[in-house]
Amino acid sequence: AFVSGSGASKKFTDDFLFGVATSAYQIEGGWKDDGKSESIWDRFIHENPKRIWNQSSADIACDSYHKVEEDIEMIKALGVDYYRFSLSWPRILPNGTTDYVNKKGVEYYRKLIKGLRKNNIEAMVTLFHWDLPQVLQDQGGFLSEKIIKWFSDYARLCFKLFGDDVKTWITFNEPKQTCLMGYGLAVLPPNIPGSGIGDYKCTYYLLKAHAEAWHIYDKEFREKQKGRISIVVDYSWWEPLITNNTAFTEAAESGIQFMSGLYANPVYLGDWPKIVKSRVAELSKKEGEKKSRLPEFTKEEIVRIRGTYDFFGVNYYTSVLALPNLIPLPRGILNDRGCFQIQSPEWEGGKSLWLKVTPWGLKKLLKYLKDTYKNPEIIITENGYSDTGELEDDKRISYIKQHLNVILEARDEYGVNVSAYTVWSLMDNFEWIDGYQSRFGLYHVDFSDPKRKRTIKKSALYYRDVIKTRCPEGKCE
Ligand code: PNW
Repeated sequence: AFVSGSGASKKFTDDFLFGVATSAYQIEGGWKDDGKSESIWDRFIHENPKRIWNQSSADIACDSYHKVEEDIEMIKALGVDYYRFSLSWPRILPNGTTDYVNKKGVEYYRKLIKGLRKNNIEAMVTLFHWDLPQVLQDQGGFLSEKIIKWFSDYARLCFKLFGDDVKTWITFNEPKQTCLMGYGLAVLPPNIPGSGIGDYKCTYYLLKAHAEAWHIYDKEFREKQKGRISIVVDYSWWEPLITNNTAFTEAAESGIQFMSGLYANPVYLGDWPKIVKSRVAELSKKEGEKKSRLPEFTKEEIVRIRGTYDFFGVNYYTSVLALPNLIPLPRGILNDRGCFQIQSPEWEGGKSLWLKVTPWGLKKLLKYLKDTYKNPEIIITENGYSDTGELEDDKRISYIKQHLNVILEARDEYGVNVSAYTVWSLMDNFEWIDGYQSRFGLYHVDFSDPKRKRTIKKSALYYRDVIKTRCPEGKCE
């Protein structure tokens, strides 16, 4: 009998789950409807309209706040097992704190969650996807220790409100974007420069807030609600520009640890990565600081944060090449890490400048995560491709297909335990500072139409067939 030697005909098992993702700020609009308060993104865009491509805003976005039924129909048509979306904290808690709950905001999510349930689609809910209530930012945001209580109170309320219907929770989406981009390099809101200090402090409090939310779920809800809860860290794969060269392999190791391990290690292993601790301590000393700019975890804190996960949530889009950096840069993580990142001009690119198509990087990353973090159950919480919104989106199909194929290869060759895969995104949406120019959707959205008409793309049909057949090719031999 003919036995196919190529990996292309490998199948996903029946228990492997497929999903599709969005986030509140990127799709909802209704930025001040029904009592929602301002988030740091509302404030940032309204005060600095030129920071967004074409001066777009997310005031209306996909208008999903007014289109629950339509959104559910679109999700249903894909045949996915679950829908990953996020809750808008300022929509549920306009004061940021639990002293006042906005009924209308809760109503919106209840309708969505009940609608999904009715259609047998599981809800995977992110509590925080970057849209912090501005009133909390005004009191220090993630630079204040109070964020631990603000966030864990908010989390507890959400478990109470929605936990009977939500079995998978995510505390924070991509802490790097919040802390490094928001409180370090200051390219995203709240736009507070603090390279090498604010970003580390933010990370320290954010991880403690995550841990408290995990413990609250574990102690007060898990038994009854029987769900699970983790954090999502975004990873690029770091490949040494020159292999078989110690300086370059060290550069790659430092890169992945400073950019992702910083957020993952305290949760999955306990404490910061060694290389991060020693490099920041050494540079701080040279700068004349009395102690390291990286906050030190106490023994109790290490124990409290370690193990606060139920699966490993990872967003993966692209890879970078690492090279050692010997030139001193201004104080900050980019100097602390002691390496540069570049991308090969030969790699095919998406519309987003940073997104190069490197499925091989996902394969290496999955092996790395297995080896580094004690073979966890891995959920790929985001993966996707940006273009300019074409309906015949063959490049998106090819991107998804290649990434699905390497997941199967990593399973068979390395024994990596990936249990679920999520496409970013359900539909074209507000791509942060890129506005509406980079499109990630399986559905097209017409942002010049007041009705925000949605149209299915070729990739949606492809993904539907993958889910049905369990084969990346969309059919099996
Ligand atoms: C994610 N990188 O961020 C976010 O979770 C989404 O909200 C966003 O729409 C999506 O990616 C597409 O940009 C990332 O440079 C942005 O590798 C950049 C990177 C990774 C994740």
